[in-house]
Amino acid sequence: MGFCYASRHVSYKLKLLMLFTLCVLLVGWATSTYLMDAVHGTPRTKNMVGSFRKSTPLTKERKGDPKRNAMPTVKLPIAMYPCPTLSPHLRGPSKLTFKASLTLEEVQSENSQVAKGRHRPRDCSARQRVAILIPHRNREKHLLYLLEYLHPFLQRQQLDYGIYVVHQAGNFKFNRAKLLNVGYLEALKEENWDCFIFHDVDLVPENDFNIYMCGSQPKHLVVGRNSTGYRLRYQGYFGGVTALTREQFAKVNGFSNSYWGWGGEDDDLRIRVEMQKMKVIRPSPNIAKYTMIFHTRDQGNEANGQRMNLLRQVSRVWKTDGLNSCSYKLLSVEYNPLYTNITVDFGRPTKIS
Ligand code: UDH
Ligand code: MN
Repeated sequence: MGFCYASRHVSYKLKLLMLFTLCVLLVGWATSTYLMDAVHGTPRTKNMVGSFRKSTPLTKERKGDPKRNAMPTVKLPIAMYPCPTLSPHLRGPSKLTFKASLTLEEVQSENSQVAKGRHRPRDCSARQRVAILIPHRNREKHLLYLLEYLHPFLQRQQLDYGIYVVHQAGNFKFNRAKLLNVGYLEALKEENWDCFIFHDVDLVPENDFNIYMCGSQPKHLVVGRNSTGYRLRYQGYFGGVTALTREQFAKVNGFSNSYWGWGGEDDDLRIRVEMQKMKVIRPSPNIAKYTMIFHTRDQGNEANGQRMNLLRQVSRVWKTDGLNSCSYKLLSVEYNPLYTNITVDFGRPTKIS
């Protein structure tokens, strides 16, 4: 009985020990699982935040196919993505017609989404901000035709653009180059434009694959026009419509201010460009085609007899005759629905402008 009691006592103790051990193991397992969760849980949360951040564009510079890069759960405003390198809205060549009865009201009603001459794509972020500068005096009908075609043309190219008409007041000799310098200086007061298109009022582009954007080199966009059998007027011609970045134009000190009357100022700009070791590039001739609205020589824009002399001096004077010496009297800046009108007075032609 003594033995029996003793053995029962031992087994009871053993049972207690086993129960205790089991309890300890259970508590240990539960704690370790909790701790494991706590330890692994933190990086898991971090990863989620990380991948959320990665899928949320912080800047507009996101590259590549947005559909492929985007996380399915994060919806972005679609205008955050850059427009494609080639717009899907381009149509190619078109035959232009100019209706004699066309009115400004008609062109405005067809472009109701344009305000102050400006527009940008709604569904993507434009690749360049482009200012179109048009020198002007007494060519209202030409301006109307150009606006009629240019607004839809620039919108099909998905550009963030603004059209500026730079108007020379008075009847003194016309100065196209100086007007374009004024356009550049005044437009930059409103917006830090990336690219400037210097655009004659009577040249209407025929093919929207002629892209109104700037490149690594200055561009000449008029290879051919209907009036010259769609051939380049002469080797080195750099007139009509040109595209230079803000920096390219600043580097050459803009146009010379000294060309009064017709001719020479465009050749002068080409010389400035070449002196800076830049090279004029042109789109292919089947694309860079324009219709020139017929006109005769304007009063106040007679051929400049001095132009050959001036062209011989470019290398000597370019640094002091240009953007940095362009003085003018700004008469008004008016915001019309389809363009900003800048009116300037240059007064009587002077040698030093
Ligand atoms: N411009 C005006 N008003 C003027 C003169 C010139 O707005 O009174 C502007 C306009 O943007 C024009 C540009 O300056 O497109 C160049 O001037 P232009 O069209 O007179 O030059 P272009 O070389 O013609 O086209 C020169 C005279 C054509 C004579 C034709 C005879 N066959
Ligand atoms: Mn012309």
